[in-house]
Amino acid sequence: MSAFRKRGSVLVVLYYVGSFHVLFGYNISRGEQHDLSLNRKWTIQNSNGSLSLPAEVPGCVHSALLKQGFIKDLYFRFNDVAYRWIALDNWTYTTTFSIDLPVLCSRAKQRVQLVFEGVDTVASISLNGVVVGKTDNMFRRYVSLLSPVLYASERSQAHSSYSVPPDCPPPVQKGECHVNFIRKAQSSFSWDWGPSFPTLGLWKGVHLEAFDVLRLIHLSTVPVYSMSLCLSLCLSLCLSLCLSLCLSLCLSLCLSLLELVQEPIAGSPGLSFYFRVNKKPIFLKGSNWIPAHALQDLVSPADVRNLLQSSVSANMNALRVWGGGVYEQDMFYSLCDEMGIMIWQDFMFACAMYPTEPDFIETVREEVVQQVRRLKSHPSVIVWSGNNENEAALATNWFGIPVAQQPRYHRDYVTLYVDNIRAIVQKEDGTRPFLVSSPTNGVESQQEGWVAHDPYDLHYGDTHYYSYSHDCWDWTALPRTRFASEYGFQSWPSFSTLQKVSVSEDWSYGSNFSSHRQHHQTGNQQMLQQAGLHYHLPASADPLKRYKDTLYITQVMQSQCVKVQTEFYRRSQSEVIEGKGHTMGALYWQLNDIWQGPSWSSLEFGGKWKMLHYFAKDFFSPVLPVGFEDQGSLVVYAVSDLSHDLHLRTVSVYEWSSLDPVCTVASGLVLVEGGSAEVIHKQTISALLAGCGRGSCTRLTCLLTFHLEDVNSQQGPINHLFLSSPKNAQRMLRPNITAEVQQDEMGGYTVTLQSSAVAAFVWLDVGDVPGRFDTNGFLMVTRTRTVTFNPWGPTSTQQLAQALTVTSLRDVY
Ligand code: BMA
Repeated sequence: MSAFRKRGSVLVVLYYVGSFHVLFGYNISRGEQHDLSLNRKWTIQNSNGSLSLPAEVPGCVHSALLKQGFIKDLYFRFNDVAYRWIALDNWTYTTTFSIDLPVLCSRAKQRVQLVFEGVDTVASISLNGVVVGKTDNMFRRYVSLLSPVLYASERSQAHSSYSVPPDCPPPVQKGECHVNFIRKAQSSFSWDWGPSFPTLGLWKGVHLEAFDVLRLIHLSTVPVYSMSLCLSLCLSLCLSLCLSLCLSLCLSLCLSLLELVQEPIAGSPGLSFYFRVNKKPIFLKGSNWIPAHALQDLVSPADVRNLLQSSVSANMNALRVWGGGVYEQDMFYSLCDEMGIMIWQDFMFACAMYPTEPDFIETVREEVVQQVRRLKSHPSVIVWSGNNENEAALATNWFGIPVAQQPRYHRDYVTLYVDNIRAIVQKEDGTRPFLVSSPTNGVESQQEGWVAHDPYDLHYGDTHYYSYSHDCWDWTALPRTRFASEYGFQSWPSFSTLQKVSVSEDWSYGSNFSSHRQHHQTGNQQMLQQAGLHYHLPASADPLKRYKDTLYITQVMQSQCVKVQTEFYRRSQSEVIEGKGHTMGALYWQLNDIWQGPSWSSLEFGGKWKMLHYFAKDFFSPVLPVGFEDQGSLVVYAVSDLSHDLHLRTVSVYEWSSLDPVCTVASGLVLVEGGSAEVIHKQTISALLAGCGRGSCTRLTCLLTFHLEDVNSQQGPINHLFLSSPKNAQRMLRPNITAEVQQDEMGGYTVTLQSSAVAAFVWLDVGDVPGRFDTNGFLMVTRTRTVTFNPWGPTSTQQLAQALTVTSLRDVY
């Protein structure tokens, strides 16, 4: 960089052609280093110069336009389509800076580097008029910016020898085409839960650094996850120590042994698929993480912490960073390390075929090297995975590729994910398992040439399972998989969240707004069809109440559906039935939202808990009673993640019409080993009902609650089972629930509810007041119940009381 003068000017042009050039390396050990941050206000200009404005770096063009008032809230109504022009233009970032040459050069610094931590995406960079670099990959550190949409389109046109599908997202997504030709967040061109905002900008920091090159070495830290690595480290450090001493040394240093176990299971064809940490099998409980905002520079540390804290508060121990988004910021992984959240880390390829020409492979290789080196020191990362659903897309021919052409796509698949990504990961990080895809059959897929005949095979690996039309209460239709890494149902967020991005004419289920926000074909109808199987659909004559009640019923449907499925997976951990079972993971789709719209998430955009998230807190509880009906019998399982043994369960039978249990049935102590799921009670429902109270209970008039107790106290939450669809229930009365808000001595808030009848899916909502209840969406079988509210900011009794609404199932029809 001898071209340095006292003043420099950097010009970054975001455009749509270019190769890349990296002006820095991780493999350099530095002497004393001087840094000049260029994180500050730059100037941005569109291609014809009609717009010129200040822009923060880190940031992006959209956020600069927003902050300077050129555009309004991106998420308001139909603005995703109205602001499409932004990403169809080319933009230039410019800054000038002064450098202290004596500091940088006279002190004999051998290298001066201009480092771009993240350029989104296609750009050329010039310094004082000299082009010093070109970029084409959002996921690499770089040293200027083009329209990502035009670039992707041009790259796809240039790839004329054969098509690389899909060309465009389905029209319902209102997105852009050919995202698989550009290395940026694949969901930024739209997804089935999110808008199209193909950002462009300097999304991470820029700085100038001067340092002395000492020598070329490779330095990195990894958590010691592998005993063999530990031993070789020990051996090389202390050759004179005997092996057993090394071993005990390894064991005594707070070292973890992480394994992904794929081995034969007694009584079952195929192989297991589970994680073992320090020899202890771990059932992974959690969800799938997507980008928290379309504009990554608007994701604050507080937002990330809040979402992760909500995961932990819902008893999750794992999240999958899904392969259509971004490799998250460092802080995300640090927080996961701190909070004990295990991360399944996908590489950013999703639901598509990808090109394999040399420049694409080259930029991916650098991306993978950089990301693995950046992330591997985080113990939270437990597994790398090559892509989202691309093995399945190939195996089950999502894109209708003619048979004769399939070998080519297969070869491309192996080239990209096996020969390149896998090889790099194994070289850079020998301590963690690498899966080529999700879902996959793992080692079986490998044996079948990396693309299994059926990547959804329940006897191997992980599965993704979605079925929207079948009755979600019917657990017999669920896949008894080794590991459920995706499953879920959509719901709408709450009214207060939608209100921020809509106007009154939007507030009906059939409005243009409601269809515009729905990116999943027939999604709005699917939700009501599924809800209608078990609940009366909202029927209020007041249109606004009907709209709000409909939002509520979609959440009721989602919560119950995901509950049934998750409980099925958890209770299937210790058994093999008809060769299937030994399920060791339940990661539902999806944790968080990118905007205010219908999606599979359990957390709304902004962090508010949907009913599903409250349900998750219970169904992921370390100790959980699971009850279901099997061929006319009530079966209750105790599921325990603990390491000690548990006993006893109680079943109570309630009439819909009465707040006093009709009867209570207690069984003897049953041993439930830690880390297992055991049947602790089985009885025909007809016998249970006949032996209860006056024998007047029927499936339509009564329901069951049950919990676990050891000798002294309740273990885990109270659970319940409906014996018929609530829409068929007889004598379900309006509960007329009243609520009183009070502040407690600790400064927290309590809400005391009074009910005149058994009430299902009791839902407390305080609108925009940030915070969460300790429980919500519950079955109320007592006259009084006190719920606490944990505010995430200042509030008052008066504000809460004013905002509070209480809805139960009987209130919506
Ligand atoms: C999965 C995911 C996403 C998608 C979700 C819901 O397969 O990998 O691609 O958002 O289904 O359709």
